[in-house]
Amino acid sequence: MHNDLHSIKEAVREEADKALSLQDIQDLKVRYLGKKGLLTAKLKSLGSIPREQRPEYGSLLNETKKYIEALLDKQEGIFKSVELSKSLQSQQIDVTVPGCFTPWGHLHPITKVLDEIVGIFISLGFTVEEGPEVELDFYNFEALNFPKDHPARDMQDTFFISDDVVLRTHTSSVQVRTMEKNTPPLRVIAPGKVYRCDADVTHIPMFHQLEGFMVDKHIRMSDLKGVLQLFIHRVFGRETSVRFRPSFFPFTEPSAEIDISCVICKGSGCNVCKGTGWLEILGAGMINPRVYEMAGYNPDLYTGFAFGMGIERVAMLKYGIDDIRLFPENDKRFLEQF
Ligand code: 2U9
Repeated sequence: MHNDLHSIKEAVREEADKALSLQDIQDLKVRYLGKKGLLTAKLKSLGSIPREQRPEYGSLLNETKKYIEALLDKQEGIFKSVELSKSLQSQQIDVTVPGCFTPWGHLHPITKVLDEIVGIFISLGFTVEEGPEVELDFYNFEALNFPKDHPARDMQDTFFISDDVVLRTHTSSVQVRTMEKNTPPLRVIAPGKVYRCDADVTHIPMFHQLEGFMVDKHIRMSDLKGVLQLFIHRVFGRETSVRFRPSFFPFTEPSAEIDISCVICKGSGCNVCKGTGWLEILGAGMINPRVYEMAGYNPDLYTGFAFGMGIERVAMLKYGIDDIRLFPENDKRFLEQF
């Protein structure tokens, strides 16, 4: 029996010496030490050996097992390190090979302009509010003093979801909701998407607006002029002239449209400004007392101004773009220029 174990040792040693690969060693491990391996079978048959011979044979068997394990582990280690150095040699990195160029994306020009404008108003102490794009007629029209027969309420101008639900046509609805939940003093801007049935070189059915308002005791038209002039100078430069023209909106009284000196000809007249030297940029006014009544504010106590602008229009003037449809088209050749 002892000879038997001795010859197993010898056989393993010979076979390990002849092994040519890691796989050969691993096969030997299975053949001798695996579940159905030769040595494992011997360990299992220990019970069939006469009782008095068992201790000596058992310890010899264990010693043989340890010897074979150590021998095969050592050989396995040698083959592994050879394979590792081979693979390291074949995978050498050439640090002089130029890297792959990954083009960087950037924000959409509308997002850039919107972020810039929001930043200016935040620096003036305004807070940002958002609201639903699918809006009740009440918040979009009724509370803003739009008469029942106002043209904006026409099917041709507004997307109706049902009789009293619309796609908001301006973000003023957000400000009505803000008034409903808060009391003055308020300094709020409402940026977001708005929807109108309109499509040509200067109109698209979905565009971005930023409207804002300031409500408190003693707010005057001069506050409106100061805030908007500062805003225009920050976006278009301090050399830009600003002009207020009388206008009409149901939600402001008095109302004004605000022009800037033409960004192309600086006011001397060109085809962009149609020879006038001026470009319209904003609408604004003092909030109509009827809007305060709708919101439950005392119109004798509070006054305020409001303004609104189309972000696409500001971006077109800032970057000299002549077709608004380029913004939603997302042609990379257009977008890459910003
Ligand atoms: C409340 C009361 C009044 C917001 C205002 C304008 C004037 C305006 C247009 C400019 C170009 C929208 O994108 S555009 O078509 N906006 O002219 N918006 S005053 O007035 C408000 C807002 C909220 C409660």
